[in-house]
Amino acid sequence: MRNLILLLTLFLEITANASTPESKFCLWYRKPAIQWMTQALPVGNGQFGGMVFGGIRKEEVQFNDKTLWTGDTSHYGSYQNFGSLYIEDNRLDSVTGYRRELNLENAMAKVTFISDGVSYTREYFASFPDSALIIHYTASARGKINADLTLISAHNQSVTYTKTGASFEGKLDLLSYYAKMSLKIEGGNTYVSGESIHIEGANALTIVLRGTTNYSPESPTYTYPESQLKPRVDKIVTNALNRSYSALKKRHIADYQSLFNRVSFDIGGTANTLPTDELINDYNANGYKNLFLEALYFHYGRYLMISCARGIDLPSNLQGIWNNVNNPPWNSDIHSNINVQMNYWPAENTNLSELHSTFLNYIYNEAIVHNQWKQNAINSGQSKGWTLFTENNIFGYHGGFMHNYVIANAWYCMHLWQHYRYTLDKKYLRNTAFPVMKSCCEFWMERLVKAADGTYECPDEYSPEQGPAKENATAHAQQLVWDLFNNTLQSIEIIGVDKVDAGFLAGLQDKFAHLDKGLAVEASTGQLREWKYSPNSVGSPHHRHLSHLVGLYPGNQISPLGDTTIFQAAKKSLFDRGDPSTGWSMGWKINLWARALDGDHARNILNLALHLSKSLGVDQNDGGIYQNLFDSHSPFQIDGNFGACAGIAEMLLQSYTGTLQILPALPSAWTSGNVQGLRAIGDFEVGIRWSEQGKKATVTIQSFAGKACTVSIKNAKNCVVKDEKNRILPVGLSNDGLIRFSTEVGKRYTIDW
Ligand code: FUC
Repeated sequence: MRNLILLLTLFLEITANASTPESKFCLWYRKPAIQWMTQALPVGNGQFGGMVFGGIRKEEVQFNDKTLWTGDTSHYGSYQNFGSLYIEDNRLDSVTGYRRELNLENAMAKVTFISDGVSYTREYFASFPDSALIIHYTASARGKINADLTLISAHNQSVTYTKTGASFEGKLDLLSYYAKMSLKIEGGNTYVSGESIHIEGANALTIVLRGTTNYSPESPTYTYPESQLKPRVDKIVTNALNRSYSALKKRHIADYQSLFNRVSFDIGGTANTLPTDELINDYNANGYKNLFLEALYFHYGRYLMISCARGIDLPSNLQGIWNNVNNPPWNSDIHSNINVQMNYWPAENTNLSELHSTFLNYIYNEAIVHNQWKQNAINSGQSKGWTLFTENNIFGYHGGFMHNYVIANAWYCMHLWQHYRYTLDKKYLRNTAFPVMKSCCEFWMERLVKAADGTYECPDEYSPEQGPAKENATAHAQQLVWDLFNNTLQSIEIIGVDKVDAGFLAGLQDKFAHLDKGLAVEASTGQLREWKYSPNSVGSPHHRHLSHLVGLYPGNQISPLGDTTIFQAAKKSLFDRGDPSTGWSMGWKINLWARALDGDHARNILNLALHLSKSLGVDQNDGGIYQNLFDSHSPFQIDGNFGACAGIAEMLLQSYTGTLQILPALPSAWTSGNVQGLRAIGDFEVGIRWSEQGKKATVTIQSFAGKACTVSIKNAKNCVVKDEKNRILPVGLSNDGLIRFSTEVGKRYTIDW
């Protein structure tokens, strides 16, 4: 009998498990989150967002706004937690069928369970069109929604409650902030007592929450009048509450999917049979077989980007927008020696080009509109241009000179140029990118020094974050200045030589012609030299930074299609740096191995990156992921999520030479798959459906600018190119293995082999 009861309990527990979610690309779990960093699920509208725990009796939604910083234009400060909303229902007893999920296909978090025969559904999303966080509680029976709502300020401000909402306000060093929550309660009884709103016996509950500050990216004071803050937030919340929940949801999904659905990617594997935490363990225990996790991780990168890089002209920070403390690691700042750049690596190739603007416009504002970055140039001994240092707050101020790192300006300019290469938007190039690039060139043209060997060198440089702190001509700095000058010269050709001051052009050409390119091979090791003069020429084997390979990726100075001696040296350096590392370092290596055309090695790194990181604190050697698929540096740092996402796209399609390389670094394990909607330089959109490890494929290329198209295919022996009407074009593989054809604006072409 006891055994029978035991069996029955077991049976009940099993049947009580939640069914799998309907959507394929979905993170899901059988338990609420306990830990913010590793388990809670992020939602965000690009600026404002939250972390959903999914607690049954006590739910917490912790929230952030990208602008909530301490500090100002002369004090560093740090990114702050905004607060939390607690929603409690102590009447709930035992629960079955619990499921917590984050659906990447519609950007909604959801919690479902059954208690006392009643099904409960809780939905959460951060709406871009309605500018707020929306939470919706329903139950399958009437009168079953009981909720005690408590709003908490992360800076201990007192909260004002009414029967229909709550708010708090405060001031940090420079910024004023304000958060407001409003409720739509269907049925039941509501009253306020103590520090909570109590709802009893309602049929449904909708919560609208928004918090922000009076930060203004373009204003000379970085603020707009404090008096406008509350009316703005109140209006947002009232407008949202005036819509029905179904309208809010519909608007959110339509908006989100207009970005997310541009790209699809599938390489098979088994979806959804396991909750995500178990999926990760199973993946690691079974030889990385279930490819579904790899595709899920790619989609998560795009999801996160849409959720933290929209709206206000401020880049996503070290944690995107998500942060639950007031003293986050590295202040959760805008870190310029790899991190903020990596946050934007998926922007162009994964078809989220307009999201790049949150970074590009920030660069423009700081370099042209505000004064601090111009002052940085002066403080660094230059009379012209602008620059920045490693650590940056949102007020243009730096966190100390940190080995100078003035070279960050050239790296930022690479982003400005890349956006042009993908979009071919000449107006943007002329008005936004070029003035910033030109000014950056002026800084470097003045700063370069002539070396004994007759080349121009960047003085007092650093190779993050190792080796001598001040040495001329590190490979890193030289490659970045090479990239800057090269791109600026190309910009001038596009804008028109007559539009540019002749003296500037002549000076730039001269400096470029005599620039040390930062590409030297160390004969004793076969590696690319990291330092030109230091006897320690090749860096520490396992160092996380790959600064001297910036020309291989994200730059395009080093390429297997170019100087192969230099490329082989770069590849040797990459190999010798080893595979496991911090999260972002592995994100970088995926891209580097993809550029080295080694898909299996790129995937090896991805395999390593997809292990559960055990460290919760700062550790330079335990990169991986957490249960919520947040990248672990450790601790959580979002750059690695974006590095891997961009890297997966780079394995499938490369176009940095101007030629579309199809499946250039396809891992052998990805035997068949389908990716649609990737973007290539020259304003092309590309889809690839392949099988037999790429021996068979159908490639679709849509031309938006009508430029001539050159395609390189690794595996094809023969191929057929067709236009939209299915007519075979008289082109095929030429002797050099390339396919060339002219295109018309908006037309679609297919290549089959
Ligand atoms: C750079 C890296 C660290 C960390 C920090 C935020 O300084 O070297 O690993 O990612 O940024």
